[in-house]
Amino acid sequence: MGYENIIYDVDGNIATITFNRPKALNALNGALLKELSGALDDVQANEDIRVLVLTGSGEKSFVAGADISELATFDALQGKAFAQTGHGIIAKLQQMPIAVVAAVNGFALGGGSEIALACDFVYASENAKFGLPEITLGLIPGFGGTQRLPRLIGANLAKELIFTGRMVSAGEAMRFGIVNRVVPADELMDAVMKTAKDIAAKGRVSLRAAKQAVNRGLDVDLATGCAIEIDAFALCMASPDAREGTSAFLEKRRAEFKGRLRG
Ligand code: CO8
Repeated sequence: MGYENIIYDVDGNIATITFNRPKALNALNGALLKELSGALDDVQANEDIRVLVLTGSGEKSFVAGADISELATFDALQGKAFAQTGHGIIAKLQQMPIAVVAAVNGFALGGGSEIALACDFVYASENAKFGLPEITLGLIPGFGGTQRLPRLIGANLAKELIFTGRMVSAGEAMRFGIVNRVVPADELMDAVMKTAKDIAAKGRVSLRAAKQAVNRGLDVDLATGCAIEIDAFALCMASPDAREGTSAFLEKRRAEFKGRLRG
């Protein structure tokens, strides 16, 4: 599949998708969403990829939200179809069996913030700005923001941000727990890639199991979550990666994970 609205790059175990409509601050239109969906399918099908990084083209924006010139033309049914498409893609992103990291290099507004919220964690540049400004357009967040933001930062803070539509700085977003780390803009990709390489060197089986245990556990009570962890732990124990990881420790050498369930 050829891409015009994103740049899709795979380097070893790390894939990078760059939102690439810099003239519109990388706003999400239908064509971009279709390409993003295709690239995510490709990432999922590639067993070598262990980390997916998402970022934006240019120095100003990660994603400035849904493309308002497209939104302005929608009736209710088209709006519903667009929101459903967005939800489908964001669910795909959240369920990726690998680590997904957002490198937020500027505005992450509306759908842009909602994409970042669906990633496993976020690193941001000092100039990054987060917000759900849909209310200023007479809308509400439509790609999961009313659901994921309160789960992450609590209902009261989330309601304040959603009701006012105000933007928050990278530093404030870090205090709220939306962002893990804030770095100068010219150091963002190096910082993200350093962490991505660290994760990519780990076993694929245990990475997948850890992600599923955390994500599935968040939707259930503690006892059910712990039962999910026990099963995931047992699955890891059965994998060659666990043999390799424990043997490497005992033999005082670096583990070489194969990332397969069977030997
Ligand atoms: N859609 C389309 N074009 C955009 C968008 C956008 N979201 N954001 C910026 N642009 C365009 C501008 O129109 C401008 O184009 P041009 O040069 O042709 O005039 C160009 O990008 C540069 O933007 P600005 O000149 O405005 O740059 P500033 O630095 O002055 O301002 C801002 C930057 C603050 C980011 C400003 O552009 C802005 O407020 N953008 C809109 C942000 C926004 O409201 N986003 C939320 C959109 S709604 C949404 O995301 C809902 C998601 C769920 C949808 C569910 C479906 C129903």
